[in-house]
Amino acid sequence: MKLEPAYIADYNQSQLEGHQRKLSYWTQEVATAEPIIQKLIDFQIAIPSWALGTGGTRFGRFPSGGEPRSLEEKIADVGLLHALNRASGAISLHIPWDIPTDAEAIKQLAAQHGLRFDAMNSNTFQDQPDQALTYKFGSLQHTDPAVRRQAIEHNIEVIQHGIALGSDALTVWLSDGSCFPGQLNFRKAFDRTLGSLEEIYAALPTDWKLFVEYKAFEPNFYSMTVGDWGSSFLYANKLGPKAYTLVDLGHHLPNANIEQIVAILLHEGKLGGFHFNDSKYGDDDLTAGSIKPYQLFLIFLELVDGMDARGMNHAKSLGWMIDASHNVKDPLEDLLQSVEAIQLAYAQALLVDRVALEEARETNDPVRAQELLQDAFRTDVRPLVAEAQRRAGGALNPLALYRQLNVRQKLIGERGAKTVATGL
Ligand code: AOS
Ligand code: ZN
Ligand code: ZN
Repeated sequence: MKLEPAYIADYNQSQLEGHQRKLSYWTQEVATAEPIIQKLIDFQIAIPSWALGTGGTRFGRFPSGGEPRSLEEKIADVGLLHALNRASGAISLHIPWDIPTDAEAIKQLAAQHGLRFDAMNSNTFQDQPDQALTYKFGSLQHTDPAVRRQAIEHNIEVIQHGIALGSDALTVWLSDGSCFPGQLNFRKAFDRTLGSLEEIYAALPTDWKLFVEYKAFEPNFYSMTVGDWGSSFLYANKLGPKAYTLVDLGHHLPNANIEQIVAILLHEGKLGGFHFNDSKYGDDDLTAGSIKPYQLFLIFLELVDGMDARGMNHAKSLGWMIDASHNVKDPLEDLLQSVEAIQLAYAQALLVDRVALEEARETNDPVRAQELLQDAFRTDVRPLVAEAQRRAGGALNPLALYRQLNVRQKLIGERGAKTVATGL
């Protein structure tokens, strides 16, 4: 399905009067409105290829139909999202689910949609049909050097695919760990994982980054070998300047202070990328901002403050990615909601009077500090986000237009009602 620019233009025209009324407050009263809109236009969030189809749990899966059946169709879906919001100009691929048969053609297709390739993702958490050795007891940590070798080679192959597509980062997420006390020698697992990562690191092109993603539990429920930001940070430090920690918001134990983790990693120059999502209990895949929007705002405040302190470009210095899975929603609708939630949190963080905040901190005035934060959080910044999307060529309300155009029904018409996206 092709989204004609005229659809967006007509839709925006129909909404323009109401939008301008809400925006006029901002343009007339708020001096920082213009720079915030500009920053929002520049800020792009990568869509993971595996979030375009319905996920599921171990109990079942309820596909919504019209899901992408190939890498080409995944790119088309992200292209559609990007055409609607002009804020999802990148796709994050997964190998082997997205092996490109013709990298040049895939690159061209992505360029036609205005997309670039964000971090590549390797997979040593599943056994593939043609695979010689099993990852049942881990991959980069495995006791058998031959299994480690196989996992290292796979990661190097993922880097090669990424080079062909113009990506510049590899995300390594490991399910390695143990399910029962006593099963694993933690120190040996750490050293073996480090040794394997060193070989992968050595295969990175000079301008590439390696993101070490951590996760507190699942699928291993007793220990995870890269289980928290401390171990990820250790690996990244030992590996060298091209290695960074990747923070997936859903990968912490309940109530962890993620904003503080982010602040320290950024301060140390070791924060590399993000997987945005939300969680209520121990899940890691809900819509960003759907459960704890205040936490998302506090995280963005640390990001903005920390990046500014280091003179970093907000849009370009870190890998901004969504990592989600959808059980009951149309995946594309959910991704539009996630991107918007991220933009809102970013805009609210940009709104905070940070000079006054620093003053409140230095004079030990927690009441004033809280007022400054909540003042920004309670401000409706939706007109700013809508204006940024409109100026960039997108729709004033991407989700409303998506529904108005019956996109899902059209995709079902093109691809069928019983589609299974490649991947999870
Ligand atoms: C798994 O829980 C991690 O979040 C991974 O980042 C990701 O979901 C996986 O690599 C998908 O391929
Ligand atoms: Zn993740
Ligand atoms: Zn996850």
